[in-house]
Amino acid sequence: MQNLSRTTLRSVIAASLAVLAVSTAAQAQDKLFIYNFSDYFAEDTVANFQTRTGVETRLDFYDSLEVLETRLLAGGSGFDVAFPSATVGERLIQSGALKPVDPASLKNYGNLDKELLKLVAEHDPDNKYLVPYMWLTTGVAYNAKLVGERLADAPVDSLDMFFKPEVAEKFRDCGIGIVDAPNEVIPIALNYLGLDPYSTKPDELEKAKELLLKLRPYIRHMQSGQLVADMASGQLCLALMWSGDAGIAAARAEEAETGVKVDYSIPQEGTIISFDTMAIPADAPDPEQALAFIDYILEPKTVAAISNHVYYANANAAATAEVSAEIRDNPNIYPPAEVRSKLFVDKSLPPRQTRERTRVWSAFRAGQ
Ligand code: N2P
Repeated sequence: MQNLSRTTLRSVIAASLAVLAVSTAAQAQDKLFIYNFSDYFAEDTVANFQTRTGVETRLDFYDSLEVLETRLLAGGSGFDVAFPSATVGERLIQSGALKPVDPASLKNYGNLDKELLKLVAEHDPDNKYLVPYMWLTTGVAYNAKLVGERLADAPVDSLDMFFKPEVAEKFRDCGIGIVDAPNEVIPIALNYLGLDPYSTKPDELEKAKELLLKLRPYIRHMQSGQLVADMASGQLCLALMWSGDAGIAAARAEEAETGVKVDYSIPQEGTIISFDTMAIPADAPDPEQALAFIDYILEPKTVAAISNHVYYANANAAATAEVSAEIRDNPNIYPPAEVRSKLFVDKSLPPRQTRERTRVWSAFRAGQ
């Protein structure tokens, strides 16, 4: 260093700063930041994309759509791809929080199921922003052994398991879980009461609140992402949870050979069907890589491997042949027409009604 002239030193510093700037730019270009639910990819989904493209891909998780919505609405999340439900997507579109996705820039777009595209178009006219990913029901996951020990002939195919206090009370000691998902559970409660799941009448919402509050003392927790592990290990005997997550719990229990068996039923009273999608935040740092990732998910092989791992029905018609028969023929994952006719579709409500429901949910969470 002593022998270097000032000018040389200056140019050395300048050169290293330039290298630093170039590598920072390269890094900024070659990083992809994905925000998804936990347990919603196959184990190698992200790694395979990274190996194929050389793009450093990071993944962060949320366990409630409300968290995702709040983060994307606030802006500056740093995420390039996120997975909102179609209803959350609808609100994000209205607030300008998403970037349009041009189907022409996705060579695998044609693989998508046209019927599902139509359903999602009810939230995203002309399918401009949301690319369908998976669809699911929210239903009754149960550990038949623990349940049977407490109540012979328990109504496991009914929401009575939760909403009849004299039934739910029996499972207090072995534990009841529930997804932290007001936009699913409140409509489910209204539908159970024989009311419109999207009723805007205050007295009807009050009835749903009463029903939920009666269940509250028997709920052990509402951490959606934790329900998989807890059902798999037998820490909970009953949960109102997502169809695929119940499937993952069943598979994990089987792998672990603990003797725990997890079953799932779509309740006979009917339940909600929801659609999750892929979307690019309006301020995504790398929208080009985001599109590349979405296109990669749209490859039948990629998304079939995800369905095979997470037990959710995907939105890709071209992938069906590659989904294993165990999943494809499972009526809890791909419900047959007579079951589907009892399902109601996830819908968005105007801001005032959404706020009222949020208040009901806060009361339920707090148990008041
Ligand atoms: C996957 C979570 C499914 C998301 N673990 C339900 N919207």
